Amino acid sequence: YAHRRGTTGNYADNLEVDALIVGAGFGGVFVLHELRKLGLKTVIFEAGNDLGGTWRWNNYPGARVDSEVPEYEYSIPEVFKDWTWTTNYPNYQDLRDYFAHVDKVLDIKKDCAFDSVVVDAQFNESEGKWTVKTEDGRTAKAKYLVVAAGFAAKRYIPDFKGIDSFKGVIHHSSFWPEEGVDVKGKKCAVIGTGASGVQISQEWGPEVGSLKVFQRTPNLACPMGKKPLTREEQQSSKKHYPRLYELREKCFGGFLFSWSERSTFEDNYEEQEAFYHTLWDHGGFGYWLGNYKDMLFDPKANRRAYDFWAKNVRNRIGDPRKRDLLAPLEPPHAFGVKRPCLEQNFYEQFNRSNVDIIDINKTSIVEFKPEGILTSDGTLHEFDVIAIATGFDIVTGGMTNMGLQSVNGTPLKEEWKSAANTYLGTTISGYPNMFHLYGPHGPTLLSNGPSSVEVQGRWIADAIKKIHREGLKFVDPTPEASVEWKKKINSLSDISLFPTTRSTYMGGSLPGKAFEQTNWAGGIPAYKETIRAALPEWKGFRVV
Ligand code: N01
Repeated sequence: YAHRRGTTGNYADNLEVDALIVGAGFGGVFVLHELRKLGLKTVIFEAGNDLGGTWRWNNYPGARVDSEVPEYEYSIPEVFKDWTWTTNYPNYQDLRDYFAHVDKVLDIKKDCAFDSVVVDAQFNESEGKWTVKTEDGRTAKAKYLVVAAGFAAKRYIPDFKGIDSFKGVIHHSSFWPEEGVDVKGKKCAVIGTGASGVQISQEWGPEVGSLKVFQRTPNLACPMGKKPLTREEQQSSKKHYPRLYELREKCFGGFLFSWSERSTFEDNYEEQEAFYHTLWDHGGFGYWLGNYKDMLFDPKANRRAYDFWAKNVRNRIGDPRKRDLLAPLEPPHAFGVKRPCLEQNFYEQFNRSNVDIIDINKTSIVEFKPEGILTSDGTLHEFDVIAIATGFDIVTGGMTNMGLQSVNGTPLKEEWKSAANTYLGTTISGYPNMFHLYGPHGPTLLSNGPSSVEVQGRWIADAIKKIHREGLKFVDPTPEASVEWKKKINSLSDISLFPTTRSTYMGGSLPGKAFEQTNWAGGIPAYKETIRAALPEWKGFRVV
Protein backbone atom coordinates (compact mmCIF):
# COMPACT_ATOMS: atom_id res chain seq x y z
CA TYR A 1 0.00 0.00 0.00
CA ALA A 2 3.05 2.18 0.44
CA HIS A 3 2.69 4.64 -2.38
CA ARG A 4 -0.95 5.46 -1.62
CA ARG A 5 0.11 6.60 1.85
CA GLY A 6 -0.23 10.20 2.94
CA THR A 7 -2.81 11.72 5.24
CA THR A 8 -3.87 9.63 8.20
CA GLY A 9 -7.27 11.15 8.86
CA ASN A 10 -9.21 10.59 12.03
CA TYR A 11 -7.58 7.61 13.70
CA ALA A 12 -7.00 6.95 17.37
CA ASP A 13 -5.91 3.74 19.05
CA ASN A 14 -8.54 1.90 21.16
CA LEU A 15 -11.33 3.46 19.16
CA GLU A 16 -14.86 2.52 20.31
CA VAL A 17 -17.63 3.10 17.81
CA ASP A 18 -21.07 1.76 16.99
CA ALA A 19 -20.14 0.75 13.47
CA LEU A 20 -16.86 0.27 11.72
CA ILE A 21 -16.78 0.22 7.93
CA VAL A 22 -13.85 -1.15 5.95
CA GLY A 23 -13.31 0.66 2.66
CA ALA A 24 -13.97 4.23 1.51
CA GLY A 25 -15.19 3.60 -2.02
CA PHE A 26 -18.74 3.92 -3.33
CA GLY A 27 -20.01 1.26 -0.88
CA GLY A 28 -18.34 2.38 2.34
CA VAL A 29 -19.15 6.06 1.84
CA PHE A 30 -22.81 5.27 1.14
CA VAL A 31 -23.16 3.11 4.26
CA LEU A 32 -21.49 5.81 6.39
CA HIS A 33 -24.02 8.31 5.08
CA GLU A 34 -26.91 5.93 5.89
CA LEU A 35 -25.67 5.04 9.39
CA ARG A 36 -25.13 8.68 10.27
CA LYS A 37 -28.82 9.20 9.61
CA LEU A 38 -29.49 6.65 12.39
CA GLY A 39 -27.31 8.66 14.74
CA LEU A 40 -24.68 5.91 14.99
CA LYS A 41 -21.07 6.75 15.67
CA THR A 42 -19.42 5.31 12.59
CA VAL A 43 -15.88 5.31 11.27
CA ILE A 44 -14.39 4.09 8.00
CA PHE A 45 -11.03 2.29 7.99
CA GLU A 46 -9.45 2.68 4.57
CA ALA A 47 -6.15 1.18 3.43
CA GLY A 48 -5.46 4.02 0.99
CA ASN A 49 -4.97 7.69 1.66
CA ASP A 50 -8.22 9.14 0.36
CA LEU A 51 -11.80 8.42 -0.69
CA GLY A 52 -12.65 6.70 -3.96
CA GLY A 53 -11.95 3.00 -3.49
CA THR A 54 -11.16 1.47 -6.85
CA TRP A 55 -10.72 4.97 -8.33
CA ARG A 56 -8.13 5.78 -5.70
CA TRP A 57 -6.12 2.69 -6.61
CA ASN A 58 -6.64 2.43 -10.35
CA ASN A 59 -4.93 5.31 -12.12
CA TYR A 60 -3.29 3.26 -14.86
CA PRO A 61 -3.08 4.92 -18.28
CA GLY A 62 -6.57 5.23 -19.75
CA ALA A 63 -8.45 4.15 -16.58
CA ARG A 64 -12.07 5.02 -17.21
CA VAL A 65 -15.37 3.67 -15.90
CA ASP A 66 -17.43 1.44 -18.18
CA SER A 67 -20.82 2.51 -16.80
CA GLU A 68 -22.50 5.71 -17.92
CA VAL A 69 -23.30 8.72 -15.77
CA PRO A 70 -25.67 9.76 -14.31
CA GLU A 71 -26.46 6.07 -13.66
CA TYR A 72 -22.94 5.71 -12.27
CA GLU A 73 -23.30 8.05 -9.30
CA TYR A 74 -25.17 8.38 -6.03
CA SER A 75 -28.88 9.11 -6.03
CA ILE A 76 -28.37 11.47 -3.07
CA PRO A 77 -30.02 14.78 -4.10
CA GLU A 78 -27.68 17.09 -2.21
CA VAL A 79 -24.77 15.35 -4.00
CA PHE A 80 -26.10 15.29 -7.57
CA LYS A 81 -27.65 18.78 -7.30
CA ASP A 82 -24.44 20.72 -7.98
CA TRP A 83 -22.34 18.14 -9.75
CA THR A 84 -21.80 17.91 -13.50
CA TRP A 85 -19.57 15.74 -15.66
CA THR A 86 -17.77 16.55 -18.88
CA THR A 87 -18.33 13.13 -20.45
CA ASN A 88 -20.78 10.24 -20.08
CA TYR A 89 -17.87 7.85 -19.23
CA PRO A 90 -15.67 9.66 -16.67
CA ASN A 91 -12.02 8.77 -16.20
CA TYR A 92 -10.38 8.01 -12.86
CA GLN A 93 -9.48 11.67 -12.27
CA ASP A 94 -13.09 12.79 -12.86
CA LEU A 95 -14.18 10.16 -10.34
CA ARG A 96 -11.62 11.31 -7.79
CA ASP A 97 -12.96 14.85 -8.26
CA TYR A 98 -16.47 13.48 -7.75
CA PHE A 99 -15.45 11.93 -4.43
CA ALA A 100 -13.91 15.27 -3.39
CA HIS A 101 -17.29 16.83 -4.15
CA VAL A 102 -19.11 14.11 -2.16
CA ASP A 103 -16.80 14.89 0.74
CA LYS A 104 -17.45 18.61 0.45
CA VAL A 105 -21.20 18.07 0.55
CA LEU A 106 -21.43 15.25 3.11
CA ASP A 107 -18.28 15.89 5.16
CA ILE A 108 -17.23 12.27 4.87
CA LYS A 109 -13.54 12.47 5.69
CA LYS A 110 -14.05 13.63 9.23
CA ASP A 111 -15.13 10.05 9.98
CA CYS A 112 -12.40 8.32 7.99
CA ALA A 113 -9.21 6.73 9.23
CA PHE A 114 -6.91 6.45 6.22
CA ASP A 115 -3.78 4.30 6.00
CA SER A 116 -5.68 1.78 8.09
CA VAL A 117 -5.11 -1.71 6.73
CA VAL A 118 -7.32 -4.20 8.58
CA VAL A 119 -5.44 -7.42 9.31
CA ASP A 120 -7.54 -9.08 12.01
CA ALA A 121 -11.22 -9.00 13.04
CA GLN A 122 -13.29 -11.24 15.31
CA PHE A 123 -16.65 -10.98 17.06
CA ASN A 124 -16.99 -11.80 20.76
CA GLU A 125 -20.50 -13.10 21.44
CA SER A 126 -20.58 -12.39 25.17
CA GLU A 127 -19.34 -8.84 24.69
CA GLY A 128 -21.44 -8.40 21.53
CA LYS A 129 -18.64 -6.54 19.80
CA TRP A 130 -16.12 -6.84 17.01
CA THR A 131 -12.45 -6.27 17.76
CA VAL A 132 -10.62 -5.05 14.69
CA LYS A 133 -6.84 -4.71 14.40
CA THR A 134 -4.80 -2.82 11.84
CA GLU A 135 -1.43 -3.54 10.31
CA ASP A 136 0.28 -0.89 12.45
CA GLY A 137 -0.98 -2.51 15.65
CA ARG A 138 -4.00 -0.39 16.57
CA THR A 139 -7.26 -1.78 17.85
CA ALA A 140 -10.89 -0.71 17.50
CA LYS A 141 -14.16 -2.08 18.84
CA ALA A 142 -17.56 -1.85 17.22
CA LYS A 143 -20.97 -3.47 17.57
CA TYR A 144 -21.30 -3.65 13.77
CA LEU A 145 -18.71 -4.36 11.13
CA VAL A 146 -19.45 -3.47 7.50
CA VAL A 147 -17.03 -4.78 4.90
CA ALA A 148 -17.06 -2.62 1.78
CA ALA A 149 -13.78 -3.76 0.25
CA GLY A 150 -15.06 -4.04 -3.32
CA PHE A 151 -14.45 -6.82 -5.82
CA ALA A 152 -10.93 -5.80 -6.77
CA ALA A 153 -9.15 -5.18 -3.47
CA LYS A 154 -6.43 -7.82 -3.81
CA ARG A 155 -4.34 -7.62 -6.94
CA TYR A 156 -3.08 -10.73 -8.68
CA ILE A 157 0.39 -10.97 -10.20
CA PRO A 158 1.14 -14.37 -11.77
CA ASP A 159 4.18 -16.17 -10.48
CA PHE A 160 6.29 -15.38 -13.59
CA LYS A 161 9.75 -16.87 -13.33
CA GLY A 162 12.46 -14.22 -13.03
CA ILE A 163 10.02 -11.28 -12.80
CA ASP A 164 12.23 -9.53 -10.23
CA SER A 165 15.21 -9.62 -12.57
CA PHE A 166 13.55 -7.29 -15.11
CA LYS A 167 15.57 -4.07 -15.24
CA GLY A 168 12.95 -1.81 -16.80
CA VAL A 169 9.82 -0.26 -15.31
CA ILE A 170 7.09 -2.74 -14.32
CA HIS A 171 3.79 -2.14 -12.51
CA HIS A 172 0.47 -3.86 -11.90
CA SER A 173 -2.44 -1.88 -13.35
CA SER A 174 -3.93 -1.23 -9.90
CA PHE A 175 -0.67 0.09 -8.50
CA TRP A 176 0.44 2.58 -11.09
CA PRO A 177 2.68 5.45 -9.90
CA GLU A 178 0.72 8.65 -9.31
CA GLU A 179 3.23 10.61 -11.38
CA GLY A 180 2.71 8.27 -14.35
CA VAL A 181 5.31 6.53 -16.50
CA ASP A 182 6.87 8.14 -19.56
CA VAL A 183 6.37 5.72 -22.46
CA LYS A 184 7.09 8.07 -25.37
CA GLY A 185 9.23 6.21 -27.87
CA LYS A 186 9.68 3.30 -25.43
CA LYS A 187 9.36 -0.46 -25.99
CA CYS A 188 6.27 -1.45 -24.02
CA ALA A 189 4.32 -4.58 -23.13
CA VAL A 190 0.89 -5.23 -21.67
CA ILE A 191 0.15 -8.64 -20.14
CA GLY A 192 -3.56 -9.40 -19.95
CA THR A 193 -6.51 -8.25 -22.03
CA GLY A 194 -9.23 -7.68 -19.44
CA ALA A 195 -10.72 -4.18 -19.11
CA SER A 196 -7.47 -2.86 -17.62
CA GLY A 197 -5.25 -4.33 -20.36
CA VAL A 198 -7.55 -3.12 -23.13
CA GLN A 199 -7.63 0.42 -21.74
CA ILE A 200 -3.87 0.61 -21.25
CA SER A 201 -3.19 -0.73 -24.77
CA GLN A 202 -5.62 1.73 -26.29
CA GLU A 203 -4.00 4.63 -24.45
CA TRP A 204 -0.44 3.57 -25.16
CA GLY A 205 -0.79 2.75 -28.87
CA PRO A 206 -0.38 6.31 -30.16
CA GLU A 207 2.42 7.20 -27.71
CA VAL A 208 4.87 4.34 -27.50
CA GLY A 209 7.82 3.37 -29.67
CA SER A 210 6.40 -0.15 -29.86
CA LEU A 211 3.78 -2.18 -28.04
CA LYS A 212 3.30 -5.93 -27.63
CA VAL A 213 0.09 -7.13 -26.02
CA PHE A 214 0.27 -10.61 -24.48
CA GLN A 215 -3.17 -12.17 -24.84
CA ARG A 216 -4.52 -15.39 -23.35
CA THR A 217 -8.18 -14.87 -24.26
CA PRO A 218 -9.51 -12.24 -26.67
CA ASN A 219 -11.66 -9.61 -24.97
CA LEU A 220 -14.99 -9.46 -26.77
CA ALA A 221 -15.02 -5.69 -26.38
CA CYS A 222 -17.88 -3.47 -27.50
CA PRO A 223 -17.96 0.20 -28.48
CA MET A 224 -18.12 2.55 -25.50
CA GLY A 225 -20.06 5.37 -27.12
CA LYS A 226 -18.21 8.04 -25.15
CA LYS A 227 -19.43 11.58 -25.79
CA PRO A 228 -19.10 15.01 -24.20
CA LEU A 229 -21.80 16.25 -21.81
CA THR A 230 -22.61 19.90 -21.33
CA ARG A 231 -23.42 21.52 -18.02
CA GLU A 232 -26.68 22.89 -19.44
CA GLU A 233 -28.06 19.56 -20.61
CA GLN A 234 -27.24 17.96 -17.25
CA GLN A 235 -28.71 20.78 -15.17
CA SER A 236 -31.92 20.84 -17.16
CA SER A 237 -32.43 17.07 -16.73
CA LYS A 238 -31.74 17.04 -12.97
CA LYS A 239 -35.45 17.27 -12.26
CA HIS A 240 -35.78 13.77 -13.74
CA TYR A 241 -32.97 12.22 -11.69
CA PRO A 242 -35.11 10.95 -8.78
CA ARG A 243 -37.25 9.03 -11.29
CA LEU A 244 -34.15 7.82 -13.10
CA TYR A 245 -32.64 6.45 -9.88
CA GLU A 246 -35.86 4.65 -9.11
CA LEU A 247 -35.85 3.18 -12.58
CA ARG A 248 -32.27 1.88 -12.45
CA GLU A 249 -33.24 -0.41 -9.57
CA LYS A 250 -35.97 -1.87 -11.76
CA CYS A 251 -33.53 -2.86 -14.51
CA PHE A 252 -31.61 -6.16 -14.49
CA GLY A 253 -28.11 -4.71 -14.22
CA GLY A 254 -28.98 -1.47 -12.43
CA PHE A 255 -28.45 0.53 -15.62
CA LEU A 256 -31.25 2.28 -17.47
CA PHE A 257 -32.00 -0.60 -19.81
CA SER A 258 -32.91 -4.26 -19.51
CA TRP A 259 -33.08 -7.34 -21.70
CA SER A 260 -35.25 -7.14 -24.79
CA GLU A 261 -38.63 -8.76 -24.29
CA ARG A 262 -37.97 -10.78 -27.43
CA SER A 263 -35.93 -13.92 -28.03
CA THR A 264 -33.42 -13.95 -30.86
CA PHE A 265 -35.21 -16.24 -33.26
CA GLU A 266 -38.57 -14.58 -32.85
CA ASP A 267 -37.00 -12.07 -35.26
CA ASN A 268 -35.81 -12.84 -38.77
CA TYR A 269 -32.23 -12.19 -39.84
CA GLU A 270 -32.86 -8.62 -41.02
CA GLU A 271 -34.72 -7.75 -37.83
CA GLN A 272 -31.92 -9.22 -35.75
CA GLU A 273 -29.34 -7.18 -37.68
CA ALA A 274 -31.36 -4.00 -37.20
CA PHE A 275 -31.75 -4.64 -33.46
CA TYR A 276 -28.06 -5.47 -32.98
CA HIS A 277 -27.09 -2.35 -34.91
CA THR A 278 -29.24 -0.12 -32.70
CA LEU A 279 -27.51 -1.48 -29.60
CA TRP A 280 -24.05 -1.44 -31.18
CA ASP A 281 -24.32 2.09 -32.55
CA HIS A 282 -25.56 3.43 -29.23
CA GLY A 283 -22.53 1.94 -27.47
CA GLY A 284 -22.19 0.83 -23.85
CA PHE A 285 -23.40 -2.37 -22.25
CA GLY A 286 -26.63 -2.47 -24.25
CA TYR A 287 -25.18 -5.08 -26.62
CA TRP A 288 -24.51 -7.20 -23.51
CA LEU A 289 -27.26 -6.77 -20.88
CA GLY A 290 -29.82 -5.18 -23.21
CA ASN A 291 -29.61 -7.85 -25.91
CA TYR A 292 -32.21 -10.50 -26.74
CA LYS A 293 -33.42 -12.10 -23.53
CA ASP A 294 -32.09 -15.55 -24.50
CA MET A 295 -28.61 -14.34 -25.44
CA LEU A 296 -26.94 -15.51 -22.21
CA PHE A 297 -28.98 -18.70 -22.01
CA ASP A 298 -29.39 -20.28 -25.46
CA PRO A 299 -26.11 -21.30 -27.18
CA LYS A 300 -27.59 -20.69 -30.65
CA ALA A 301 -28.80 -17.20 -29.76
CA ASN A 302 -25.46 -16.52 -28.19
CA ARG A 303 -23.59 -17.65 -31.29
CA ARG A 304 -25.70 -15.32 -33.40
CA ALA A 305 -24.73 -12.38 -31.13
CA TYR A 306 -21.09 -13.47 -31.28
CA ASP A 307 -21.09 -13.59 -35.07
CA PHE A 308 -22.43 -10.04 -35.27
CA TRP A 309 -19.75 -8.95 -32.82
CA ALA A 310 -16.99 -10.69 -34.79
CA LYS A 311 -18.16 -9.31 -38.13
CA ASN A 312 -18.11 -5.74 -36.83
CA VAL A 313 -14.79 -6.02 -35.06
CA ARG A 314 -12.99 -7.96 -37.80
CA ASN A 315 -13.86 -5.16 -40.24
CA ARG A 316 -11.70 -2.84 -38.19
CA ILE A 317 -8.49 -4.90 -38.20
CA GLY A 318 -6.38 -4.87 -41.38
CA ASP A 319 -3.82 -7.60 -40.73
CA PRO A 320 -5.39 -11.10 -41.08
CA ARG A 321 -3.13 -12.66 -38.42
CA LYS A 322 -3.94 -10.00 -35.85
CA ARG A 323 -7.61 -10.11 -36.89
CA ASP A 324 -7.84 -13.85 -36.22
CA LEU A 325 -6.21 -13.46 -32.82
CA LEU A 326 -8.28 -10.48 -31.65
CA ALA A 327 -11.64 -11.46 -33.13
CA PRO A 328 -11.57 -15.11 -34.21
CA LEU A 329 -14.33 -16.54 -36.39
CA GLU A 330 -14.87 -19.29 -33.81
CA PRO A 331 -15.85 -17.86 -30.38
CA PRO A 332 -13.24 -18.36 -27.63
CA HIS A 333 -16.22 -18.71 -25.25
CA ALA A 334 -19.88 -17.75 -25.22
CA PHE A 335 -20.41 -14.03 -25.78
CA GLY A 336 -20.94 -12.06 -22.56
CA VAL A 337 -19.99 -14.75 -20.04
CA LYS A 338 -16.86 -12.69 -19.53
CA ARG A 339 -17.56 -9.01 -19.01
CA PRO A 340 -17.00 -7.32 -22.39
CA CYS A 341 -14.72 -4.32 -22.09
CA LEU A 342 -15.98 -1.05 -23.55
CA GLU A 343 -13.42 0.32 -25.96
CA GLN A 344 -13.00 3.45 -28.05
CA ASN A 345 -10.29 2.55 -30.57
CA PHE A 346 -8.64 -0.54 -29.13
CA TYR A 347 -8.81 -2.54 -32.35
CA GLU A 348 -7.44 0.29 -34.51
CA GLN A 349 -4.23 0.26 -32.44
CA PHE A 350 -3.35 -3.03 -34.09
CA ASN A 351 -3.39 -1.37 -37.51
CA ARG A 352 -0.19 0.38 -36.46
CA SER A 353 2.93 -1.44 -37.60
CA ASN A 354 4.54 -0.94 -34.17
CA VAL A 355 1.66 -2.55 -32.22
CA ASP A 356 1.39 -6.32 -32.09
CA ILE A 357 -0.57 -9.05 -30.36
CA ILE A 358 1.09 -12.19 -29.00
CA ASP A 359 -0.98 -15.29 -28.38
CA ILE A 360 0.47 -16.78 -25.21
CA ASN A 361 -1.46 -19.99 -25.77
CA LYS A 362 0.86 -20.64 -28.73
CA THR A 363 4.00 -18.89 -27.52
CA SER A 364 3.83 -18.86 -23.76
CA ILE A 365 5.81 -16.69 -21.37
CA VAL A 366 8.77 -18.79 -20.27
CA GLU A 367 10.49 -16.28 -18.01
CA PHE A 368 11.38 -12.66 -17.45
CA LYS A 369 14.93 -11.62 -18.20
CA PRO A 370 16.65 -8.34 -17.27
CA GLU A 371 15.94 -7.11 -20.84
CA GLY A 372 12.36 -8.32 -21.22
CA ILE A 373 10.31 -11.47 -21.72
CA LEU A 374 11.44 -14.80 -23.15
CA THR A 375 8.69 -16.73 -24.94
CA SER A 376 8.50 -20.45 -25.73
CA ASP A 377 9.49 -19.93 -29.39
CA GLY A 378 12.90 -18.76 -28.13
CA THR A 379 12.29 -15.04 -28.79
CA LEU A 380 13.55 -12.55 -26.22
CA HIS A 381 11.15 -9.60 -26.45
CA GLU A 382 12.99 -6.54 -25.15
CA PHE A 383 11.04 -3.96 -23.17
CA ASP A 384 11.52 -0.70 -21.30
CA VAL A 385 8.09 -0.72 -19.63
CA ILE A 386 5.73 -3.60 -18.75
CA ALA A 387 2.15 -3.27 -17.52
CA ILE A 388 0.84 -6.29 -15.63
CA ALA A 389 -2.91 -6.26 -16.21
CA THR A 390 -3.70 -9.72 -14.89
CA GLY A 391 -6.50 -8.67 -12.59
CA PHE A 392 -7.37 -9.57 -9.03
CA ASP A 393 -8.26 -12.22 -6.49
CA ILE A 394 -11.66 -11.25 -7.75
CA VAL A 395 -14.83 -10.70 -5.65
CA THR A 396 -13.81 -12.74 -2.60
CA GLY A 397 -10.16 -11.60 -2.30
CA GLY A 398 -10.92 -8.40 -0.41
CA MET A 399 -12.74 -10.31 2.32
CA THR A 400 -10.41 -13.29 2.59
CA ASN A 401 -7.32 -11.14 2.97
CA MET A 402 -8.17 -8.95 5.94
CA GLY A 403 -7.87 -11.47 8.77
CA LEU A 404 -11.61 -11.99 9.28
CA GLN A 405 -12.33 -14.89 11.65
CA SER A 406 -15.55 -16.60 12.66
CA VAL A 407 -16.71 -16.59 16.28
CA ASN A 408 -14.93 -19.96 16.59
CA GLY A 409 -11.66 -18.49 15.39
CA THR A 410 -11.62 -20.11 11.93
CA PRO A 411 -10.15 -17.74 9.33
CA LEU A 412 -12.58 -16.86 6.53
CA LYS A 413 -9.72 -17.57 4.16
CA GLU A 414 -9.82 -21.23 5.29
CA GLU A 415 -13.61 -21.50 5.33
CA TRP A 416 -13.85 -20.23 1.76
CA LYS A 417 -10.98 -22.25 0.31
CA SER A 418 -13.25 -24.60 -1.61
CA ALA A 419 -16.36 -22.38 -1.83
CA ALA A 420 -17.62 -18.97 -0.76
CA ASN A 421 -20.74 -19.03 1.40
CA THR A 422 -22.91 -16.11 2.40
CA TYR A 423 -26.50 -15.43 3.24
CA LEU A 424 -28.27 -12.83 1.07
CA GLY A 425 -24.92 -11.69 -0.31
CA THR A 426 -24.66 -9.38 2.71
CA THR A 427 -23.97 -11.62 5.74
CA ILE A 428 -21.96 -14.74 6.65
CA SER A 429 -22.91 -17.45 9.12
CA GLY A 430 -20.57 -17.36 12.12
CA TYR A 431 -19.86 -13.64 11.66
CA PRO A 432 -22.57 -11.97 13.79
CA ASN A 433 -23.42 -8.34 13.11
CA MET A 434 -21.10 -8.32 10.11
CA PHE A 435 -22.45 -7.09 6.78
CA HIS A 436 -20.80 -6.84 3.41
CA LEU A 437 -21.70 -5.20 0.14
CA TYR A 438 -20.56 -5.17 -3.47
CA GLY A 439 -18.85 -8.49 -2.81
CA PRO A 440 -19.64 -12.22 -2.89
CA HIS A 441 -23.18 -13.28 -3.82
CA GLY A 442 -24.53 -9.79 -4.47
CA PRO A 443 -25.28 -8.51 -8.01
CA THR A 444 -21.72 -7.05 -7.88
CA LEU A 445 -19.92 -7.76 -11.17
CA LEU A 446 -23.20 -8.19 -12.99
CA SER A 447 -24.37 -4.73 -12.12
CA ASN A 448 -23.77 -1.03 -12.12
CA GLY A 449 -21.79 -0.40 -8.91
CA PRO A 450 -23.72 2.51 -7.39
CA SER A 451 -27.07 0.75 -7.99
CA SER A 452 -25.92 -2.38 -6.16
CA VAL A 453 -24.30 -0.41 -3.40
CA GLU A 454 -27.44 1.60 -2.71
CA VAL A 455 -29.73 -1.45 -2.70
CA GLN A 456 -27.43 -3.34 -0.33
CA GLY A 457 -26.40 -0.29 1.70
CA ARG A 458 -30.00 0.66 2.50
CA TRP A 459 -30.74 -2.95 3.45
CA ILE A 460 -27.73 -3.03 5.81
CA ALA A 461 -28.78 0.26 7.42
CA ASP A 462 -32.33 -1.07 7.85
CA ALA A 463 -31.04 -4.30 9.39
CA ILE A 464 -28.90 -2.35 11.87
CA LYS A 465 -31.81 -0.04 12.65
CA LYS A 466 -33.99 -3.06 13.37
CA ILE A 467 -31.36 -4.61 15.67
CA HIS A 468 -31.29 -1.33 17.60
CA ARG A 469 -35.04 -0.90 17.73
CA GLU A 470 -35.54 -4.47 18.96
CA GLY A 471 -32.74 -4.15 21.52
CA LEU A 472 -30.88 -7.18 20.11
CA LYS A 473 -27.31 -8.08 20.90
CA PHE A 474 -26.64 -9.58 17.49
CA VAL A 475 -28.02 -11.40 14.48
CA ASP A 476 -26.21 -14.23 12.74
CA PRO A 477 -27.40 -16.14 9.68
CA THR A 478 -27.92 -19.86 10.27
CA PRO A 479 -25.75 -22.41 8.43
CA GLU A 480 -28.96 -23.82 6.87
CA ALA A 481 -29.93 -20.43 5.44
CA SER A 482 -26.45 -20.11 4.04
CA VAL A 483 -26.72 -23.51 2.31
CA GLU A 484 -30.05 -22.51 0.77
CA TRP A 485 -28.61 -19.22 -0.44
CA LYS A 486 -25.71 -21.00 -2.09
CA LYS A 487 -28.20 -23.24 -3.91
CA LYS A 488 -30.03 -20.13 -5.08
CA ILE A 489 -26.81 -18.49 -6.34
CA ASN A 490 -25.92 -21.66 -8.24
CA SER A 491 -29.38 -22.28 -9.66
CA LEU A 492 -29.60 -18.74 -11.06
CA SER A 493 -26.24 -19.19 -12.70
CA ASP A 494 -26.64 -22.80 -13.84
CA ILE A 495 -29.52 -21.98 -16.19
CA SER A 496 -27.25 -19.52 -18.00
CA LEU A 497 -24.06 -19.94 -20.04
CA PHE A 498 -21.88 -18.45 -17.26
CA PRO A 499 -20.68 -21.84 -15.95
CA THR A 500 -19.31 -22.76 -19.39
CA THR A 501 -16.16 -20.65 -18.90
CA ARG A 502 -13.78 -19.59 -16.19
CA SER A 503 -14.22 -15.84 -15.77
CA THR A 504 -14.27 -13.08 -13.18
CA TYR A 505 -17.82 -14.29 -12.39
CA MET A 506 -16.70 -17.89 -11.99
CA GLY A 507 -13.70 -17.58 -9.66
CA GLY A 508 -11.34 -15.54 -11.83
CA SER A 509 -7.71 -15.93 -12.87
CA LEU A 510 -6.12 -16.93 -9.59
CA PRO A 511 -4.74 -20.46 -10.01
CA GLY A 512 -6.36 -22.97 -7.66
CA LYS A 513 -9.31 -20.77 -6.78
CA ALA A 514 -12.70 -22.49 -6.67
CA PHE A 515 -14.61 -22.57 -9.97
CA GLU A 516 -17.97 -21.26 -8.78
CA GLN A 517 -20.41 -18.43 -9.40
CA THR A 518 -19.68 -15.63 -6.92
CA ASN A 519 -22.36 -13.17 -8.09
CA TRP A 520 -26.14 -13.07 -7.92
CA ALA A 521 -27.10 -13.68 -11.55
CA GLY A 522 -30.82 -12.92 -11.14
CA GLY A 523 -30.69 -9.16 -11.64
CA ILE A 524 -31.14 -6.28 -9.22
CA PRO A 525 -34.97 -6.16 -9.00
CA ALA A 526 -35.27 -9.83 -7.95
CA TYR A 527 -32.30 -9.45 -5.63
CA LYS A 528 -33.81 -6.45 -3.91
CA GLU A 529 -37.12 -8.21 -3.44
CA THR A 530 -35.45 -11.34 -2.05
CA ILE A 531 -33.27 -9.61 0.55
CA ARG A 532 -36.12 -7.28 1.55
CA ALA A 533 -38.40 -10.26 2.22
CA ALA A 534 -35.96 -11.69 4.79
CA LEU A 535 -35.88 -8.63 7.02
CA PRO A 536 -39.29 -8.29 8.74
CA GLU A 537 -39.13 -11.71 10.48
CA TRP A 538 -35.34 -12.12 10.47
CA LYS A 539 -35.87 -15.07 8.17
CA GLY A 540 -32.75 -17.26 8.17
CA PHE A 541 -31.12 -15.52 11.15
CA ARG A 542 -30.31 -16.57 14.69
CA VAL A 543 -31.39 -13.60 16.77
CA VAL A 544 -29.89 -12.95 20.21
O1 N01 B 1 -8.69 -8.03 -14.82
P1 N01 B 1 -9.38 -9.29 -15.54
P2 N01 B 1 -8.95 -6.48 -15.08
N1 N01 B 1 -0.75 -14.93 -17.93
O2 N01 B 1 -9.35 -10.38 -14.52
C1 N01 B 1 -5.14 -12.38 -18.10
C2 N01 B 1 -13.24 -4.46 -13.89
N2 N01 B 1 -12.65 -3.28 -14.48
O3 N01 B 1 -8.04 -5.74 -14.17
O4 N01 B 1 -9.08 -14.03 -19.76
C3 N01 B 1 -1.26 -14.11 -18.86
O5 N01 B 1 -10.66 -8.95 -16.14
C4 N01 B 1 -6.55 -12.83 -18.24
O6 N01 B 1 -6.65 -13.82 -19.25
P3 N01 B 1 -7.93 -14.83 -19.27
C5 N01 B 1 -13.39 -5.52 -14.96
O7 N01 B 1 -14.63 -5.46 -15.62
C6 N01 B 1 -13.48 -2.32 -14.94
O8 N01 B 1 -8.89 -6.16 -16.49
O9 N01 B 1 -8.12 -15.28 -17.84
N3 N01 B 1 -2.43 -13.50 -18.78
C7 N01 B 1 -7.23 -11.52 -18.60
O10 N01 B 1 -7.06 -11.19 -19.94
C8 N01 B 1 -13.22 -6.77 -14.17
O11 N01 B 1 -14.44 -7.16 -13.64
C9 N01 B 1 -12.96 -1.23 -15.55
O12 N01 B 1 -7.51 -15.90 -20.18
C10 N01 B 1 -3.14 -13.73 -17.68
C11 N01 B 1 -6.46 -10.51 -17.75
O13 N01 B 1 -5.21 -11.12 -17.45
C12 N01 B 1 -12.27 -6.36 -13.06
O14 N01 B 1 -12.34 -4.98 -12.94
C13 N01 B 1 -11.61 -1.08 -15.71
C14 N01 B 1 -2.67 -14.55 -16.63
C15 N01 B 1 -7.15 -10.22 -16.44
O15 N01 B 1 -8.37 -9.60 -16.71
C16 N01 B 1 -10.83 -6.76 -13.32
O16 N01 B 1 -10.43 -6.31 -14.62
C17 N01 B 1 -10.78 -2.06 -15.23
C18 N01 B 1 -1.42 -15.17 -16.80
N4 N01 B 1 -0.92 -15.99 -15.87
C19 N01 B 1 -11.32 -3.15 -14.62
N5 N01 B 1 -3.60 -14.57 -15.66
C20 N01 B 1 -13.87 -0.22 -16.08
O17 N01 B 1 -14.78 0.25 -15.45
C21 N01 B 1 -4.60 -13.79 -16.08
N6 N01 B 1 -4.33 -13.28 -17.29
C22 N01 B 1 -13.61 0.19 -17.43
